Amino acid sequence: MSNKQDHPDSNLFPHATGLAHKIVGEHQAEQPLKLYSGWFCPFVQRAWTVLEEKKIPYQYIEVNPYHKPDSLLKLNPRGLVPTLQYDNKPLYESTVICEFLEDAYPDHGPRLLPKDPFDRARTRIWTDFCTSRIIPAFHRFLQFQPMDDKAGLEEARKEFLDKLNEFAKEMDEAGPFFLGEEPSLIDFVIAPWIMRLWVFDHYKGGLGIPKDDAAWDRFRTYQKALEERPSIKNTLSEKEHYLPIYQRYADNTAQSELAKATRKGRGVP
Ligand SMILES: N[C@@H](CCC(=O)N[C@@H](CS)C(=O)NCC(=O)O)C(=O)O
Repeated sequence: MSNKQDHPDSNLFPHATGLAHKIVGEHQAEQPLKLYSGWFCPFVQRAWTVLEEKKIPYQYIEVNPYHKPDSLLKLNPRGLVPTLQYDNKPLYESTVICEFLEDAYPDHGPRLLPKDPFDRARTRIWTDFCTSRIIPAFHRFLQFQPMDDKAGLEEARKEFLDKLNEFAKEMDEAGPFFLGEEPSLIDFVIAPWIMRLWVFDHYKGGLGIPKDDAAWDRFRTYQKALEERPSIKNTLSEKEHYLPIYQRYADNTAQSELAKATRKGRGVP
């Protein structure tokens, strides 16, 4: 199914729009470093924001991972984006790509992984928490059906909020970023999902983040800092073009690897 032209999720708007469209336009020239990307993809946004933060020269190549063109499959047999081509060698997995960019381009832009070994290790703990706990809970809530099962919906909502709250409690008190005044890798690892929290207002009757609670107040400060970060806002497209994609998740009809894994109770593919 996933290699076929008629994959049910393949009917995507074909390119980035809004602020992201401008950045894509600036990164069309041939470069040894190529980002095979889907404009809508939160995993791509992780790698994309790191490239932008560090001002690494790269070529942006839009592919539809539900059509899986040969150019993508040759580099990444799983046919997922982001996929990176570095001097003709392929790399994939968004968190691996992020760390690779940090290691391979030490003279570009700010260091995003902390120098201190303990803080580096904490970054990896919370990166893992994001991928193995927050994202699956995000999808269990988003894909939850049937919508008239109020108790089930509430349970899925609470599970997701509890995970976000656990993450918020680990943040540096003053912030605004996770480790303090300056952003670091963990912020770019989680930002794409925080930037997409509006989907719950749109499809699931709201997220219901409590007011008058210290951890949630801290979370709101964090969310604002991420929203205002140029690398993050400039890699987002217009909301209207995300809607048909998220509608399929909210109806639990999406056939992406992630949607299928969520239905089977598995983690991120
Ligand atoms: N573990 C991968 C997940 C990447 C991923 O699932 N990307 C989606 C787009 S957002 C994709 O390529 N889906 C194609 C498919 O489901 O067949 C990563 O972190 O890079």
